[in-house]
This record gives sequence, C-alpha cells and structure tokens, in this order.
Amino acid sequence: MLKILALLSTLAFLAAPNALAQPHDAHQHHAAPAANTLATGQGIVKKIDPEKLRLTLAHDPIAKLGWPAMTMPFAVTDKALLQNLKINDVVRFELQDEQTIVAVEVVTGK
Ligand SMILES: [Cu+2]
Repeated sequence: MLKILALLSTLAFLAAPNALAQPHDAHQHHAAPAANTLATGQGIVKKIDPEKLRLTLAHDPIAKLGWPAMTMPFAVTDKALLQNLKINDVVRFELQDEQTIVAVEVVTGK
C-alpha cells in the first residue's frame, strides 16, 4: 500500500503544471504591463510612420518566437512610442503579439 501511495504521489508531482516563472527583463520606466509581453527584441529603425502607427525594424533573431533576423513592419499601440525615434536608431522593443509593439527604447542612436 505504501508503495502505491508513493507511486501515486510521484505521478502527481510529474503531472503538476510547470510552475517555472517566465524570465522577463521588465523596464520599470515603461507603462506597458509586463504580463502582456510576448517577447522582447532588438533592431534598427528603418521606417517610422506615425500616421499609420507603423514602425519598420531590421530586427535581430528572436529565439523565443523562432524568428530569424529580418526587416518587417510592426504596429505600435501608441504614436508616442515613435516620437523620439530616428532612422538607424538601435532599439529594444517589447511585443504583445507577433506584430504589435507595446514598448520601445533607444539603445544607441546614430
Ligand atoms: Cu520579423
């Protein structure tokens, strides 16, 4: 009987949901809630379109999403995210889904 109980508790342990915390380098100065962040990345600003709320970046690979490096347009949630950006700035960004940036910060400007 004890053996069975031990086996059952081992199985229960193995079946328990993985409670590992998601690593996230939260940027305290951004208003975007970290819980909504899908992934973070780094890239170079290629095109800024405040009218359409678009930001085109040549981004580095994003391992979390299985993305290679590429140049692509992203939607931004707020025009204010674009106001301090210039072409060729290197930026870090946070994605809330695969196409939408919720936070951007300049790493280095050129
Ligand atoms: Cu991409």
